[in-house]
Amino acid sequence: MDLSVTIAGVRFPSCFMNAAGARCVTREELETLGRSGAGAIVTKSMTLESRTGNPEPRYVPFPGGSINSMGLPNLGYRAYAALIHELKQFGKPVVASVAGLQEDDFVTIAQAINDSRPDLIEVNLSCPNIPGKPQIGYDPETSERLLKRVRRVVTVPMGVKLPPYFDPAHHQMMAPVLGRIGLDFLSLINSVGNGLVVDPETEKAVIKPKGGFGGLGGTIIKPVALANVRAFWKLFEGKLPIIGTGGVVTGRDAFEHLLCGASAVQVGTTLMAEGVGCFERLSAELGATLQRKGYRSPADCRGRLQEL
Ligand code: RRO
Repeated sequence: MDLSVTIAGVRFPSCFMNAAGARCVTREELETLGRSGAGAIVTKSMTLESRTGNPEPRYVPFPGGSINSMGLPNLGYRAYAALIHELKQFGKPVVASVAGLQEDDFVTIAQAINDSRPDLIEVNLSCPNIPGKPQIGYDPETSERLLKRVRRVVTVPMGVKLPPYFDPAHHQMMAPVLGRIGLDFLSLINSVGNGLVVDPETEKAVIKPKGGFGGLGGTIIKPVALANVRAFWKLFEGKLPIIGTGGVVTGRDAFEHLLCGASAVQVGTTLMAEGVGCFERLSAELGATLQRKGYRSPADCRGRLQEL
């Protein structure tokens, strides 16, 4: 089955891509994504200067999910800017994930990376792992001010990667903020921030940074991800494309994201565990599910969740 999708006028040869952060820091990792069955190459969130990130252990899978506190290890935006042209030769969209340690950084990086013409820019307002820095997406005023500044310097399609919200009041508060920016897509959700995974044998937290607190991913966050996809799909009446992220382990999980309103899905914890081979497996599984249910494409079932 043809699993290609179009988001903000950009064609993705498959609706599956890596989640920012998963196997996408180095040139080698990005090229491996280019040669894989992934429908796009999403970069690690980039900062002004290169960073080694937080002390290890900082990524640990556990039954049902993963916890990470990577701390934005990345090559710095100049390195990614220099790579984009080459990565585009793989014939799939290149998505530049932009972060920053302060508001001005986002604007500087977005302007510079925009000049390298990635196919899309995903602005990350939701890193949970920088000690002392709250997730920007939980502050609507800062989010709006920052996104308006970034929007002014970005000419390629621009979206925002949001943290999970846990109350309809928060979705309702954020939707008008996002609506005023002129966004081309939403990426939902980043990891569920500041979880704590404990090993009772050693009586220790499983990761080192921030006293063991880190972002949760994988199967355990799928219902939270689906709820966020669905909530924003409804608030924007299906008119703002959504890339769903969270708990995509099988083609069936991806199908659930599509039903809730996602146009495409990103894969984090599963890609970390399985490597880029997961994209062929997920594509085969989703293709079989769509076919069995009589859908002709990912777009065909988008948003069609029925309420009881
Ligand atoms: O690098 C990280 O620690 C990290 C980032 Br920037 C993010 O957006 N989400 C996440 O789970 N980890």
